[in-house]
Amino acid sequence: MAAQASDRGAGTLRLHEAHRFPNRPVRTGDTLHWDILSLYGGVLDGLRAAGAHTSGPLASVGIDSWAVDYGLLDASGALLGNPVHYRDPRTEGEAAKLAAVLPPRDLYAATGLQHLPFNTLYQLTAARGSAALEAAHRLLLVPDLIAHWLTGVAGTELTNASTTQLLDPLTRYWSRQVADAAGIDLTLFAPLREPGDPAGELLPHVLAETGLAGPVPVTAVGSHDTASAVVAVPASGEDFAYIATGTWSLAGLELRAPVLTEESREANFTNELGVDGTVRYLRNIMGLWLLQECLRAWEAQGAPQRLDRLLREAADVPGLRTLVDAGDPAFLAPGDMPRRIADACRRAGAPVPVTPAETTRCVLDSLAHAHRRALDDAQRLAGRTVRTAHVVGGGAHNTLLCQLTADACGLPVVAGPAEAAALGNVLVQARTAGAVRGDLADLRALLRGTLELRRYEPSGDRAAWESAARRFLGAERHIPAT
Ligand code: LRH
Repeated sequence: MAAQASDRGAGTLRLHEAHRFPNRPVRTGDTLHWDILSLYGGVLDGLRAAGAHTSGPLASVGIDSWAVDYGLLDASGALLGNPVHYRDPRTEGEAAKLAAVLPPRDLYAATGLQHLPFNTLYQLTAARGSAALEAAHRLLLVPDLIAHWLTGVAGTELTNASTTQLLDPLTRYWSRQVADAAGIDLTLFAPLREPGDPAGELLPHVLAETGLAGPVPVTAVGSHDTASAVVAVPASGEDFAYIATGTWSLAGLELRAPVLTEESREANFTNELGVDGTVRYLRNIMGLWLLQECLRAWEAQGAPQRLDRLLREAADVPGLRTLVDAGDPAFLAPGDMPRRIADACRRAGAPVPVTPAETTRCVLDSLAHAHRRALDDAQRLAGRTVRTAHVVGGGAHNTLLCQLTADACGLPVVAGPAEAAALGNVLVQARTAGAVRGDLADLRALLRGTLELRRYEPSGDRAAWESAARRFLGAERHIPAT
């Protein structure tokens, strides 16, 4: 997405969506890839559209994307193959192999990262010996790769670097211990840069191709989309939690220091680095991917569903009839999601949803329950008390999900902004450009003064959620046995 922010003296911010482009992963052979050149083409189109929308020169450009994935460049700067999608199964078994040389508790103490089978660390151990990795001189995470093509400058932005599972959250620098144990050459990474750092200028051929007048500075932002989304959580004070909803739900707290205890590892909480020295203490939950994949499956089966109607019908289905574990890795890969959900219910001895509305209700109840578990665990593990849960990202539009989340958590939910990642990205750029001033609290106050937010009060019987979870989920495991 390309966006434009303007600070109009009185401290307001206007976000204009200049362009939006699809992101379609492509499978060749048995590998699932990102179509990175098509994404880069979309970025160029976005810059052209942003330029057409603005009277003067663009003040800044900032790039964020999903985490963990990377492209490899050879000595001449050529891309060595299309980046592999984190949902590709190539990392299966890698965690167990690494655990034999670096026990999981030592890995967690060194990096504070939750176990996700697709962390960059495991992608790199899986790729060991491959022609591409052998020939590689540089590894650039996806937003850094796009920024490199725009500017010619190579850097590794810190918030996204922290999702590699190769970074120490205490020193905010690479962990040699982990890299050595995994046989990873840290010189592949370009120098670290902080959100807000200058990251070069658009190259002359990029200006020519997009019709922009130079110079146009590029600014490092929280290049991990979740880091940018958390910047744009319109909270005041410190007693808030956030749930960044989209393909994933990222539910947790903003902290000043990581929590590296064994209990935290067992609960599979992550300490990703945030903007302005913060830590994003959160758990990954499968998110609206569950529903997106159901919609794709129903369409492929010749029974396409309209989302707005489906959500209305799901609201009329009695709640808590059945729950699935929204952290179950069985849901990670693309494929027939309604069948996998039905299988999970069968395995748990729970009633199997039959209609699309019943399946949708099962997904949303399950997500709301997983949100509640994550926020309960986060508060216990970090010794914090939450009074408001902020839902940002695409799920902020989903009124049923927001209400169910308020009910399950027993907390008021403030929903919005849906475009949190874009807003957080723009705010960090705007601060570097001198258009806005202050710390995260100031940026959030600016948002609160600008956005229309919707509040959901908790209703219903909170204990019913706990008893449904006991019936259908038993003891949820947060880390697979390695
Ligand atoms: C969300 C996200 C999430 C990561 C996943 C790979 O887009 O960046 O924070 O865990 O993608």
